[in-house]
Amino acid sequence: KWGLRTKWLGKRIIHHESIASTQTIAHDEARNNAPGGTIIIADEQTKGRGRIARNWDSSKGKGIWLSMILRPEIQPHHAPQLTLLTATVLADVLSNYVDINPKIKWPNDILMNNKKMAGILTEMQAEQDQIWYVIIGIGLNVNHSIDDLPEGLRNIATSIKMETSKEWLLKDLIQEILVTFERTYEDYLENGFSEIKQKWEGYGFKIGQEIAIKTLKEEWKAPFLGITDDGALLTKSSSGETIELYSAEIDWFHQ
Ligand code: BT5
Repeated sequence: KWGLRTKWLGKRIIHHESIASTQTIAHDEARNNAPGGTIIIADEQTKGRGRIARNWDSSKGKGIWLSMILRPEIQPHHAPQLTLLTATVLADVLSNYVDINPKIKWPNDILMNNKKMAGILTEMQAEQDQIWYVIIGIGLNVNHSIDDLPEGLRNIATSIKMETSKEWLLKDLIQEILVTFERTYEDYLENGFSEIKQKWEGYGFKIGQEIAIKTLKEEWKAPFLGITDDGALLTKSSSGETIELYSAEIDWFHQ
């Protein structure tokens, strides 16, 4: 039905017209031993979610709402690399296939003209130094007109259609994303994170650029100094020491 050109990714696809969240189903499937490469996809999510229990708007037939089950043999502390890997995959597909120029905002946003077009949600089940499974959720806005977005998102979100003035076939985009993901992920497992990191840096902030950082405890401004080999953000604390951040909200300023 999907006619995928992948080797193993998406060989099993569980499709729902309407579901609360593909992430939840993916966790259930993974706990029931679904093989790595299994994909859960929905036309619509009624309770799509982002990080820290935030909502992800997933209106019917307008975008790609999918979760992938992976079973990588990597250290749990390397799992954030997979979020950055997925971001470069989406950015590659948007540049090479859709022909637009996206930016990646650390850790998990794909932006066009400072508006969010896609988000990534990486969740894992791990024990000490072993990963049982990783679920990567991708939400990509494709055929939304501005009116298809909830009012609260109209100033901060965008879609491929809004940027290219035409409709896109979801199936073709899914094909591109999965083929590109499979290739990039295999390369990563074999050769490590450094190529991804380089590529990410091409789509990401410029070194030295001032960013606004917000953590649970405080808000401050500091220069972006790069990402670490673990996928953490390298910057300065409010008191000026170099630090690695594993979770925070970032904003940048228009140059
Ligand atoms: C994310 O969270 O960006 C991760 C989104 C992952 C969604 C996928 S869809 C398939 C799978 N199943 C799920 O249930 N989830 C995954 P975060 O960085 O926390 O961003 C959430 C914020 O983005 C919200 O608080 C809104 O401000 C904004 N937002 C919500 N829906 C949006 C949309 N469709 N487009 C752009 N921005 C949106």
